[in-house]
Amino acid sequence: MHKKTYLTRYLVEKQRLNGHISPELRLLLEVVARACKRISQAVNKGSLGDVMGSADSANVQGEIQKKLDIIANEVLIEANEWGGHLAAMASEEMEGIHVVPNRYPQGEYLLLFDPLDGSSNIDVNVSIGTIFSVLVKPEGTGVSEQDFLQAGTRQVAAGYCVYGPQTTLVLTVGDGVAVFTLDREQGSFVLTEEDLRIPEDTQEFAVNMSNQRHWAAPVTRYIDECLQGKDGPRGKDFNMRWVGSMVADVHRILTRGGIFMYPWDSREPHKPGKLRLMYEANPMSWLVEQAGGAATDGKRRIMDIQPIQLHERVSVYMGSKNEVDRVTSYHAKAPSQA
Ligand code: AHM
Ligand code: MG
Repeated sequence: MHKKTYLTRYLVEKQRLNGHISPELRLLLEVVARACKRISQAVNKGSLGDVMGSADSANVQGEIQKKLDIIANEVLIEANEWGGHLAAMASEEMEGIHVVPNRYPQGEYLLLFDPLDGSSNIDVNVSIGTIFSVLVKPEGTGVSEQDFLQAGTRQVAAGYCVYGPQTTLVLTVGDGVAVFTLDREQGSFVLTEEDLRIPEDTQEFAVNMSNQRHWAAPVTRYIDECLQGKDGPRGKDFNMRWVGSMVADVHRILTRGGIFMYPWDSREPHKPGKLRLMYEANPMSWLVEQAGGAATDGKRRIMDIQPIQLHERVSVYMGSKNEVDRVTSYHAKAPSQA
């Protein structure tokens, strides 16, 4: 009989073989996975549970929160605060950091998450997900927001869980990307793919085309050339996909290649982009890089950016390496701000 590898065993073996996963980090990842299972259950209930629709509140970005945004945030906090592995957490849904209460021991890790990415898809039964990133708290007593402001290169673990036709957990601890599928009967994540690789070339792009007229010249040039297909400079036809959940779009790209873009646009010129650096772009960038892809903001490698604020935004180009390199090179040649 084919032996299944469960998440726990996978992590225990990583701890034993590579040594770079401490027992605390292993516990942290197992707890995050357990929280994702609970979120998956809530998502599955849909209209049968009291989970659909908007809550009467807005988050720090001014976006109306969905009930599931709040539920997922609470599930992650509740699951993670008592285990002794964390010092503090930060979330898209909370303005400030959540320090582990005094009644629990404090650990050395910091956890950041977007509890439910793709919120606009909740009520229409389209894939959504949880994105997370783990950092080590810098030395010193106490913990502050400043401790979170570390470049993506400092991540020690990153991943996401996509709640779609299957519930899939995708994880990196810095030695490749592993994929686990939730076996609902057993309630366990089973390893279903290891060493995921993104093809270097692609004929598929993901971008919100309705924003086209607001883009900067390098992005317009890149997409125009894709749209010209076989008749244009690229000499091949391109296909387009846009789920509207970064988690689902990036999952497709990790699985079969493609480029995901959320560029700066002229409607809000002071904002570098829509997506958040620390709990969306950084973890996804690390996964993509670990799978052989690339991730930039048009000018720099995303993971090299030194964050200035917890909720700061960034332009995102990630996926198949040759396409990311191409759109990044168009930015390098352009004189404009974006
Ligand atoms: P969210 O974290 O509030 O759900 O917002 C982020 C989402 C991404 O998942 C997705 O790629 C993007 O916003 C979709 O934006 P748009 O509404 O422009 O399609
Ligand atoms: Mg999000």
